[in-house]
Amino acid sequence: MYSLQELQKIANELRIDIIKALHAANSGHPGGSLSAIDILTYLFFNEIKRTKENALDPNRDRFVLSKGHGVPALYAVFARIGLISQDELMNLRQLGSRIQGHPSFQDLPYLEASSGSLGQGLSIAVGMAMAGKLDKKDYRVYCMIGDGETQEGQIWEAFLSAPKFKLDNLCVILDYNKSQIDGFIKDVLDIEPYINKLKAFNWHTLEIDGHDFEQIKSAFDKAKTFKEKPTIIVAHTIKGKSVSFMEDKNEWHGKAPNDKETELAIKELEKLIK
Ligand SMILES: Cc1ncc(C[n+]2csc(CCOP(=O)(O)OP(=O)(O)O)c2C)c(N)n1
Repeated sequence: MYSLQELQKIANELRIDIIKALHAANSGHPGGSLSAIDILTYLFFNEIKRTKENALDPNRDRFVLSKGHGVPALYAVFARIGLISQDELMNLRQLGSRIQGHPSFQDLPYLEASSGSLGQGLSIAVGMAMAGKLDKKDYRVYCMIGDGETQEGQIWEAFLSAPKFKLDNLCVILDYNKSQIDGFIKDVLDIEPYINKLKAFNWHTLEIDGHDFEQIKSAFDKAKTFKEKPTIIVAHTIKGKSVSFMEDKNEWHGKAPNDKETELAIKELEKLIK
């Protein structure tokens, strides 16, 4: 187990790796990767405790990144754990690379599922959780969705079905950074009142600051012990978190930083690590 201070440091180091990988690829999605990285760091290091040794164990906890375009954050975690090398991380989005711009399970089985066509990953996670129940396995299934992704109808079908099957082995995390590709969620298609909707769909709901490791820990602890209903952690986050010129700026949804921007971003992040 890592201390919350250690995790915070690792997450900021991973932010640098994300920026470097996107810069090398000259394309990709920084905003939604930086908003998600604190939660992914906690999840992979302290919750499901993924290592190279347990990565393909049939009884492992599963994680599905339904908002697949945020995958640079997941690759950065994988590189840190040793599932891929740091060199491979710099092959992001290259032709023939295992680490494609959206998760390709066929190329890299550690991903658990291919995703990126928004709305589908949560249904896959529901299926995995049902399989876990039917097979009487103890593994848990975690799934991260985006707020823009919540505008997809298939998400609501999955929201309907998981409580019906009492999938208390399923924990969904909403990376609620308030924006999607076309602008702010409230302007594109508002999803509020989100918690009320989920409660009405019979979910166990938790609401946290998705950059506060104390709150992240407490939410995952609560989710693990809650019985009879699936849990959703509504995590309030900031798109582009910790790179000042990217924070809350929609232009950084899906473009890579140039040389100068990369240098600036790394300088800012290094200050947070010292
Ligand atoms: C079915 C589908 N429609 C449209 C897209 C294009 N698209 C890519 S990212 C995105 C916005 C996603 O927003 P959100 O889920 O909030 O992600 P985040 O802000 O965390 O990056 C859209 C519409 C897609 N990938 N899949």
